Parts: sequence; C-alpha cells; structure tokens
Amino acid sequence: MKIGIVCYPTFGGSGVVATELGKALAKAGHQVHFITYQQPTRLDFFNENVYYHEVKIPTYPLFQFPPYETALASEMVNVVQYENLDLLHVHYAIPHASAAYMAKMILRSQGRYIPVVTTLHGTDITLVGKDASYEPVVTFSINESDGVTAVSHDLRKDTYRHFKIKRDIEVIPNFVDLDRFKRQKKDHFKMAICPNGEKLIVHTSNFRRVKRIDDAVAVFYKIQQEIPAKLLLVGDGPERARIEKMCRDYGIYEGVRFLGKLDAVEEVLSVADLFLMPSENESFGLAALEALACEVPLITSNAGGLPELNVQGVTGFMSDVGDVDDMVKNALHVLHDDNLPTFKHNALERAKEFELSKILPLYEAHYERVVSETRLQTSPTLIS
Ligand code: GMT
Repeated sequence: MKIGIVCYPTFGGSGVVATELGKALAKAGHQVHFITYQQPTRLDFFNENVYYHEVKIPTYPLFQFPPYETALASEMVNVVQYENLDLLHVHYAIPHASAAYMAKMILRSQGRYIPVVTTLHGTDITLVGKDASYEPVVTFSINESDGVTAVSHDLRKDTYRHFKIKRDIEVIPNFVDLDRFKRQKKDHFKMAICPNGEKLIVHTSNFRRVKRIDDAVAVFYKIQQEIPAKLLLVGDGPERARIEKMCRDYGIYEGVRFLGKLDAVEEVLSVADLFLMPSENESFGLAALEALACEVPLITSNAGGLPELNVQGVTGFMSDVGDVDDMVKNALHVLHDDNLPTFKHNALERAKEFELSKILPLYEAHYERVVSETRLQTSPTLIS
C-alpha cells in the first residue's frame, strides 16, 4: 500500500508514534510518504520505501500567521496525485484532520478519491481540541474522516464526551520497539551518576504544565530524605526554568540532572530504577511504556489512559493526581531491594503486550478496511 503520513515532526509523542509507525510500515514493504514541515526527529534511518516531502510555507508581509494548513493541504494534494497514494494517515487532529479534509475535497473535485485516517493522540482532544476556538472544526473533521483511531479507551470515551461524534473510533494503543528499547549494560554511566549506589529516578517529558513536573520533583525531594537517590530529568519545554528554580529552592539541585532533549532515551532508561509520570492528563503515556520496556517500574497518576498501561501493584503504582505522599509511599515500596527485581521483571512482561509486531497489524487491518470501504462507496456503479 502507498501511505501518506502527516504528523508533527518534533519530539512530541504523536510525532514519535507516527514516525515509528511509518518506519515499521516501510520495513513491512509498504511505501511510506512523510508529509511534514521538517524531517521528523525519529526518521533517522534509510529505507528504500521511505519518502519525505517538506511542506514549504511561503511568507508574505500581509500574513501575521502564515497559512500552514493551506500549504499542508496543497502538499497533500500534490503527493497523492504524483505518488499515487492509497491513503492519508494524519496524526493529531489539529490542524491535520481538517487539512486532510480540504485535500480530499480538492481531489474529489478532480474525480480522485483518497481515504483519510485520523489518529487522535490526546491533547488534540482533552486540552486543545475541545476549546471553543477549535471545537467545530475538530468535530467536523473527525466525522468526515474515513477511519478514526484513538490511542486508549479513555481517549475514545473523552472524544465521545467532548464532541458530537457520529462514527466508530477504533482503539489502537501506542507501541514500543523492543529491539531498540531494551535494558543495555551501561554500568559506567550509572557509576558516574550514582557513585554511592543511589537509586536512580527518571522523568521524561516535553516539560508542559499538564505533566505536573513539580509533583515529580516533590516526590523525589521526599524520597531522597528517606534513601539515597538521584533524579534525571529528560526533555525540555516551557516549564524548565520554573522547575530548575524549584530544585534550587528545595536545596536538591545537586541531586538532579537536567539532560535536555535526548535521542537515545533508552540509554538513560537502561540505568533507571523508577520512572515518574504524575501527569494531570495522559491519554496513553508512551514515555512510560518505553520505560517499562527497559525494565523500569512506574509511579504514575491514575489520569486518562494510564490505568490501561500501569498495572496497580504489578508494574508499579498509580495515585490520584497531585497525591504526592501516596506516590512517595509507593515509590519507597518499589525501590526496596526486596521488591525491585520483581517490579523490573513485571515491567518488561507488560511492555511485551505492546510490542510493535502486535500493534502494526491492527493499523494495517484498519487501512485495508478503510480503503476497501472507500472503493465500494466510490465504485462507478454506486456513484453514477
Ligand atoms: O503532550 C504530550 O505528551 C505530547 C502528545 C503529542 O500528541 O505529541 O502526546 C500525546 O500522545 C502520545 C502518543 O500517542 C501519548 O502517549 C501521550 O499520552 C499524549 N499526551 C497527553 O495526553 C498529555
């Protein structure tokens, strides 16, 4: 199949899922065309089935806001026509689903029918999408997609709750490539950071408010009062400066390392003992899944889709959003030398349930269904 993938090319979870999916589809023999404004961060390999089309956004003094959606829709039209695509798969509804609708209508006016699959990732529904400024367009473009997937049951439920959706949404969870995300021997790294055998705690995110990084720091503050521990913070974003100040105010700056945006997260996860994700909302929690794959147990909130990933008392623990004391109590239990090996083992076993090879066929089946339905609806006998 020839598939066009539209996503945000940056470090966000939706872009990672889209890129890893595209890579896996290419390896499985599909032809994959990425259509983005920049080379996707994780598109770091060569495969003869992968193509990249940059969306150029010409500026003009009149434009206070360059019309990205228009440029994107035009590029989608071009790629579908010239590369003869079978399907467009857009990740993150805003503005990709409405741009795809525009491209679809332009192509239809020329007698060319291209099905569109939209994958909902989280904040496009729970935070941004339901805002009145976007809601009518999001509702319309989800309803007009030929296939819709959501990354968790909770996100599916939220979508029906916040929008008037008249169509089926299939749940296809996030996945992990266990060939890449696996525990590697990085003893020298662990020794450098934890020279006295401290327990190593990790949080990775895009440092936005929804991640509640202050809770992660507060949990660490209380843990290190009980046992020797260090905290690694991976990622960057608007909250970074505030969190650095918080660490100084707590007097724990020496025990915390800010690593910034890292490509090889698996190397950090390989030496970690515990992963913190205290998010206000989290549709799935891809970063937590990657931690599990590296045998790192989880302390998370119970928000959004996290209960679909983190198994209470097995892969770690969940607490109510903001319940720092409960998180600390659970973290100390997991980190106890008598318990940690079991939690690490359980973490990997859980990650295996979301292995790429299990999830890829779900997307392929979804595509097949959508393409054959579109063929049926647009066959000359039906539309004449
Ligand atoms: O806010 C983020 O974490 C980034 C965001 C994105 O769409 O780029 O991530 C969302 O999509 C990921 C991949 O499907 C999910 O694993 C994350 O849980 C989700 N983030 C939130 O819901 C906050």
